[in-house]
Amino acid sequence: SHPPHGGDEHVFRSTYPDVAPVSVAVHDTVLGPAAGYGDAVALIDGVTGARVSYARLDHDHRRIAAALAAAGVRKGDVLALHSPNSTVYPAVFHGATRAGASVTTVNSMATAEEFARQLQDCAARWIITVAALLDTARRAAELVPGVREIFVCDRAEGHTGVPAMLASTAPEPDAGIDPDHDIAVLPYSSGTTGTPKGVMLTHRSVATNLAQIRPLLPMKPGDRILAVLPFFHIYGLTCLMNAPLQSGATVVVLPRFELESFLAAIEKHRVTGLYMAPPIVLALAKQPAVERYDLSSLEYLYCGAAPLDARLAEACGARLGLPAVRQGYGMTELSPGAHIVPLAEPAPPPGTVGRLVPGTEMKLLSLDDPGRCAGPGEDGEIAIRGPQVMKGYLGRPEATAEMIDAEGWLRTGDVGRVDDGGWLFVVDRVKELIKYKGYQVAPAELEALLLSHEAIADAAVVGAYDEDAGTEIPHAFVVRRPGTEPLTATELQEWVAARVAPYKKVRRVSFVSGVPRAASGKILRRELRTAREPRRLG
Ligand code: 4UU
Repeated sequence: SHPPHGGDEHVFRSTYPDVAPVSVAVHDTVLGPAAGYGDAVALIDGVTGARVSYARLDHDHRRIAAALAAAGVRKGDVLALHSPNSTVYPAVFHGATRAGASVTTVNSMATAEEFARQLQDCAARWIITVAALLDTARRAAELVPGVREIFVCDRAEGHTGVPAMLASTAPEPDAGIDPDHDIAVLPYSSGTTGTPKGVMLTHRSVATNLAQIRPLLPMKPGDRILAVLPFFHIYGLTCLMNAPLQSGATVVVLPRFELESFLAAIEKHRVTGLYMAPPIVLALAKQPAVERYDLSSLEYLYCGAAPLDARLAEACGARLGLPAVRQGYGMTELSPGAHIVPLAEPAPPPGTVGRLVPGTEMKLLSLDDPGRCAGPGEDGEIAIRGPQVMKGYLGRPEATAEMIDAEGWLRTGDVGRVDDGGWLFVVDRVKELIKYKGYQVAPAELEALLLSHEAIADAAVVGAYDEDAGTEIPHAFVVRRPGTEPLTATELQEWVAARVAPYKKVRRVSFVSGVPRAASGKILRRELRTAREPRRLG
């Protein structure tokens, strides 16, 4: 079916040379060249300085695959990887996929209950965690049936750890992976509505997205990339772990963002490329501590996962003597890359999130008339088609069909506009999702929790903007239940904080007499948003 006004005129196509789909297993596409890089440094622990060579990484992920296969891991088993960033994370991830597992990455800040919901949803059979998070992993596994064994990346009494796996003499498995259909990664995302769902990313979609990103964001041996954003999120997994390791670059790994250790790691390890989310850009632009470090090794700055103010991008670059921070735009459901500002582009327009990556098409669905597509200069909901589109949400054909139409177009829930040069600007978001420092917070999850409180009659959660923190925050509108002890905002926030991962905390509360709802019962979120907190994007 053709849109009005003739066929293709409202379909935007990538202007970069096409890349062929890569039907290769993710461990082969990422670590295939590793043995050839030999003694070159693949990973540096940004805190201790410990190094892992490419030869070591190649060896280690094969031994981990062998040990996992000997323990019973089979093709199609879901394995939950529950760890902050570390220098063993990549070997564990690729060892697990080489053994045939689908890796469901778990946020290391998840509560046991949140972790258990993910385990249950994807019927995970195996967990690999770290000693420091073992209590949470054990409690999660006790809450649901099905987990056969918990391994650790380090050492813990009573659990097989990676050091023991590396000594395994079991044969390396050939899991017989079908890259076009088998699931390599199963990250969780709430998409445009509801609670987190398992995003089925095939080996092929992940391998192809790396090939789509590579020409625009080339990396090479000698580059040193700082990995402070988490590998458990698809942005970190692709841009900070797989892209540099595929290209022979060195990844400097930090377990969490803390300003002084972040700056110290850049100085000490002569980092060349920084991939950030907006609050880190804000810190680099504003914090006095930045002056005390030698950051002269930096060659470029990148940001994604949430809206970045164009003036802030410029100010951050200027402070470091570099061009403005460049952006990429992606989404878990897109493996994740859709748009990128190429590194080689001398003067991208301020605020753009980039151009379509190779082999990718976009439509902008008119906001007033969903049957119509917007052209250049007009706003519309971004829809993407390409080999990086997910296979679907695990076990949820209806949610998948709402997201991806019969012709393969995925609706992002983001509103964009394209200029005459093909540059995309993300101007708004029409989905429920809140991005706290780049992390997903699903309003439906917080609303369900709030409604379970006896003193709350009704609740809605929307995103508000916190200027000082440089991030959206969850803002709860709460209707107190008559006849109950009146809850204070602080009590409510503490009650929520005791039940969710820290990034999901309710950071602002308004008590209201009613939540605006459509006749269908659906919360009218835009009324809450525009009434109190006009959107500030771009
Ligand atoms: C405004 O955040 C991600 C993926 C990010 C990413 C960034 C650069 C991937 C590849 C890359 O090169 O995934 P999710 O699923 O956690 O969140 C997706 C949502 C988008 O739909 C959009 O609302 O995060 C928001 N988002 C952005 N918003 C992502 N990038 C941007 C951006 N500007 N640059």
